[in-house]
Amino acid sequence: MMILRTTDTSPFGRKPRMAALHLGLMDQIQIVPADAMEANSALRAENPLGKMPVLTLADGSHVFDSRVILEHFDHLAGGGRIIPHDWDARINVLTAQALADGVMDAAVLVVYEGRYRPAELHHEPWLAYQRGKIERGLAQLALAPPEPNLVNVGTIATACMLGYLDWRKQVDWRATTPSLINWLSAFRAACPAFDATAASAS
Ligand SMILES: N[C@@H](CCC(=O)N[C@@H](CS)C(=O)NCC(=O)O)C(=O)O
Repeated sequence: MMILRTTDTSPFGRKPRMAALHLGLMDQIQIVPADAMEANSALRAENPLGKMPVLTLADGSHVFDSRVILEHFDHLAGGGRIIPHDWDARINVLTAQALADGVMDAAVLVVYEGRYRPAELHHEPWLAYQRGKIERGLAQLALAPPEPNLVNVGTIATACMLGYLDWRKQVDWRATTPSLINWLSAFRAACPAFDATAASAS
């Protein structure tokens, strides 16, 4: 049995939850809660960075971050399932994943500014700097979206990112990049694991 440590609301934790469900691996995985702010937490013991998700393997070793966990799941599922073997396709979906993960990094920092720093220390130029990454990432995605009918690490991360922005509303992507609304609908149809892993679905 493997142990996946994450909250149900972490957008990075949703990536492996979605991938495991899609690949039929859930019977090998137990999901346990994570607390990033707890000083003596299992999370920090497993990952010195104190970031979720972390996957603990049967031999007790800890695997992070979400990208590496998805790589491991792809391997367990036979390989070439969510990370293509073909080199050009592989580099393409890994870059799509890097873009979506980078937008999520910026989106998480926007939330943390409000959550962990006192209001008098909020610094609007820094928030705008992070929002710029989100807005440019969305614009690039709208210009050249990944194929929404293919379930791979690029589309999984992109859907997690859009779902996270829907929930926390760091920007209004449905207004600024409306073509991505159809993109997400098409992906949801291709990958039922997206809806099944919504925070409200658990
Ligand atoms: N690159 C990491 C990012 C993970 C991440 O930022 N997780 C957030 C929750 S969504 C977290 O644990 N934040 C706590 C912190 O940054 O200290 C991954 O892909 O897994």
